[in-house]
Amino acid sequence: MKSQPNIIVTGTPGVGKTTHCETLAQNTGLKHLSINDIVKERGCHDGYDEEFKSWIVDEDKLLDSIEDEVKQGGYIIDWHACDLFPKSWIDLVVVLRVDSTLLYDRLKARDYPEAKLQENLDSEIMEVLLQEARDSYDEEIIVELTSNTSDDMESNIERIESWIGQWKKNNVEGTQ
Ligand code: DAT
Repeated sequence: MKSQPNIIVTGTPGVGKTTHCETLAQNTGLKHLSINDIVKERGCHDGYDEEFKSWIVDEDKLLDSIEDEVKQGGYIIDWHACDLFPKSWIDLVVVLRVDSTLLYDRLKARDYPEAKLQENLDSEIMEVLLQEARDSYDEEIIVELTSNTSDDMESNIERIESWIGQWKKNNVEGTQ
């Protein structure tokens, strides 16, 4: 029995996942699990794609590597995909969304190669991550939040924190 929920924060690169996860981890004590860092640090990849400047993730290795931790609960998973994580691990899926003009500026500031920038802009416009979440998890646990401004971020954080409080009331306090 978990005493804390597991949350996925997903969305197109540049949408604000890491910024949200870091603040949430600070405020709630849940652990920020940056899949990007894990893939690099634990070698869960089949090499580096030079054109796209990103690691080619070995999903089986990644899942094996995080399974024992995540099953204990209390993780905020930060990754631009969500369909690989087993449904039974996950209590809430947050899909962050951003206006494409803002996303363009954020990715440009990161010096993304043109092909990668364009692919990510298309992905945001076509709602790829939202659809992936809907294809992989029950509608009741998916929440779509806007991440255009710092005010948006503040209200998103408040909303997720209050959801965590409610989860604990429903799943922990009632059972003691
Ligand atoms: P991701 O982890 O999804 O790639 P990030 O957290 O690194 O995104 O954010 C990318 C950049 O955009 C970073 O400079 C912070 C900024 N940013 C993210 N969310 C924002 C928001 N809601 N308001 C203003 N700036 C934001």
